[in-house]
Amino acid sequence: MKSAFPQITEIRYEGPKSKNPLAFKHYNADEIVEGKTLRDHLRFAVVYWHTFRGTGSDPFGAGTMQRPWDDGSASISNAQNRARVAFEFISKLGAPYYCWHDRDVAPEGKNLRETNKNLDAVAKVLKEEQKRTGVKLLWGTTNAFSHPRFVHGASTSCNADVFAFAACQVKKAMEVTHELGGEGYTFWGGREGYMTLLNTDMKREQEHLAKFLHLAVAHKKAIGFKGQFYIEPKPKEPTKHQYDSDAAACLNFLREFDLLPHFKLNIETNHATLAGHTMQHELEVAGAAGALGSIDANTGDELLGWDTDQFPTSIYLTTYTMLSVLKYGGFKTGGVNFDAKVRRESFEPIDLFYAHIGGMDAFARGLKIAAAIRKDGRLAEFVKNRYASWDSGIGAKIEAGKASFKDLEAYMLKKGEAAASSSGRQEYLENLINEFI
Ligand code: XUL
Ligand code: CO
Repeated sequence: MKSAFPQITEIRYEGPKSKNPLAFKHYNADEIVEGKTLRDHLRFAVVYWHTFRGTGSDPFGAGTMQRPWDDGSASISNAQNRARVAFEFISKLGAPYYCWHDRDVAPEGKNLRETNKNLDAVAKVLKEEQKRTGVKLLWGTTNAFSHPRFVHGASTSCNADVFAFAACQVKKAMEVTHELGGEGYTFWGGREGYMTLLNTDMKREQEHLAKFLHLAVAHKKAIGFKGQFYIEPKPKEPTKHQYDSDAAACLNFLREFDLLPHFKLNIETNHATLAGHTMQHELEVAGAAGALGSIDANTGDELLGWDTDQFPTSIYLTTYTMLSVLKYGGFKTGGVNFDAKVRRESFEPIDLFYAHIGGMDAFARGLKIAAAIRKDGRLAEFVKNRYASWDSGIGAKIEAGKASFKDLEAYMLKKGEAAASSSGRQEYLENLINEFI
């Protein structure tokens, strides 16, 4: 095959002093941090949908992306050729993983049978390329939101046939993920939500969603797929309200319908901010519940209120993200998946390299800074001391479940007033973080 990126060799680590825009300044894959290589900590993944299918179109204009290897057709040979290009890109970049939706990799046919056949034909090439390059599948997923049949959602559609169609799609995509040795499978509820409650039986729709996920769990068992299931929270877009609106809503839903043991969360930065939260907040909610699985790494724009899916370059963002990830024991099955797209104005193929190199370097720095903060210990020590009143005396009694309201009343009647609290020292802590940035 003719190289799609002939001017680019393997992207190498050249260190912080390098001025080479096509080299890593901070991502040294073999470097050890907290006993593990950067490669194993970060488990970077490239997404197929934005990187190889993004056209750059927006509601005001046509696509702008120059992708000379792509003939623009919906043919299988074009899809197979694109897959080979994708692997050239991912392996030159040095990312160990990738992720796809079924419909990104292979075109929809005239019926389900033909569509499944198309997916198999491209999956064959994906498998060959995975073997050739050593790049692995972090997770697969289904696009059950683009086709007009999903106008009212997939598993939450008012149309039972659409539920059935989506089930076939997930069944197939899960089987292909399994065949490709995928380490996970993600459920993002594309249009699982509503535009207006006037036409919506929300309770029934949520029950259908739960039913759908239970069927997926059963099928996973039936085919012996051992990968991790993820739910990806997002509060809106494309619908006004998505049922998986944020980490807390997802956890509540999973608990209510007895699904929690089967799922972890895939937390995406721009979805967190759309929900009115920080990424760190969402990671902490997931982590505290033992459900932090993977992340979709990107960022929004401070001044734009939608899902802009930009590449993450803020060192504060990556530092806070990695502080939470390390706190909860690091990635096991998940990784840092760049669910991000180059800007419409960044239309040359080489921009794909700049974007990913920048994101990988930003995360490598975030990881090293987070590890340095943890090694220094002052931040953790501060938080520990802040709760010292819970380590002995009345606090320890409450935590141990050995104090009733009556006991607390007796305690406080004797004492008369609560002990003085200490300062929260937010500014001091922000300055402390800046010592490391
Ligand atoms: C949509 C989004 C999806 C999921 C996978 O906002 O993030 O691409 O990551 O379906
Ligand atoms: Co995502």
